[in-house]
Amino acid sequence: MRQAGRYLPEYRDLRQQAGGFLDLCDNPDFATEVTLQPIRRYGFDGSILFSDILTIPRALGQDLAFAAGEGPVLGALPDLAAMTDRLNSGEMAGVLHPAYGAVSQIRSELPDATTLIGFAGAPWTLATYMIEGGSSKAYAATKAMAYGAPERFSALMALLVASVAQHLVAQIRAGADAVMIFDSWAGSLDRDAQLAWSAAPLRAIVERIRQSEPQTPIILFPRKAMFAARALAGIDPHVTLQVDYANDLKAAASLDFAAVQGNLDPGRLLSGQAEVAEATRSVLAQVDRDRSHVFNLGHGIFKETDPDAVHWVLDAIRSQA
Ligand code: 1CP
Repeated sequence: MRQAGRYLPEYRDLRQQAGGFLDLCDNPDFATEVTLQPIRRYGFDGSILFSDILTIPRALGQDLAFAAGEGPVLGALPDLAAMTDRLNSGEMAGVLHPAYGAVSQIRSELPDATTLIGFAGAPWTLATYMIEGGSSKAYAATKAMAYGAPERFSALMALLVASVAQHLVAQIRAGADAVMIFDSWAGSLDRDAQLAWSAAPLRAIVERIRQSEPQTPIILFPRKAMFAARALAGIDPHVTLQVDYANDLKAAASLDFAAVQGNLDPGRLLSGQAEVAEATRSVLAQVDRDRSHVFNLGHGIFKETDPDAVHWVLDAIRSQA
């Protein structure tokens, strides 16, 4: 989760050289280099493509900028018909093409045993950025549309289901070994809305991917949204559940998923070696040895993290293996 990024000095150097964050994403050589940086440094078992979830709204025609040191800023929401046309005409895939080039290049440069994970944002999470115009705390405009103009909102969500599925299938064809779908803001929803706007679109995306990719592992991350997680249990034999750090990894491990993934609080990495090792062991102890568990953070790493703290996590895991 945010393997690359601002906690690494080699990332900060390259970002400055590239000009900005989106310039890194749009150039397969840069995106490949940033993806490989943490793999060289740490030798993780898995690698995640360097890109961003907001490349889909941009490819659908919505303006996107990342101001230095700030969050994303999106332009006005384009007309649904215009976005649908961009999806169906192949224009969206054309804008996203650098990501597919990066996937192929990364796959050819990664060690064979290292898994390459492609990804996309989930429809609900993408809709919050597209409707609010950026990051948000309360999602008022998004909820106003979801609950007050459900037909309009459903049409936007259907477009996003199709867009996300197309983007993930393209990454798989380019060489991604697995794909992850981030529903980072699913926890803002009540029970019924988690089922309607997190679980249902995630299930629809899995079904679409399965039409052409029957076995590719898919990792779902309905963050802070256990109603959605429970509703997704058992939908497919190759779906894994990523668990956030505020949730119960042990309980999640009893659900019908291929594996559970998670869930160390990235804030734990801001302490000393003994504390980091202890927190890591505490996560490992939540899951029985015979249950498939992919160790991961429970959300994105802080930019203030000492790069050595990641070594302390890995040492604690590897000394138990
Ligand atoms: O190694 C990696 O970093 C993996 C690539 C990656 C991924 C999987 C990035 C690069 N972003 C993401 C996913 C992502 N992007 C999510 C889902 C995961 C999560 O919840 O963290 C979200 C919500 C975003 C949106 C986003 N991208 C924001 C806004 C966050 C918010 O609180 O609203 C921001 C600031 C970004 C920029 C971004 N994307 C990635 C990085 C490394 C950065 C920071 C860029 C920089 O400043 O240099």
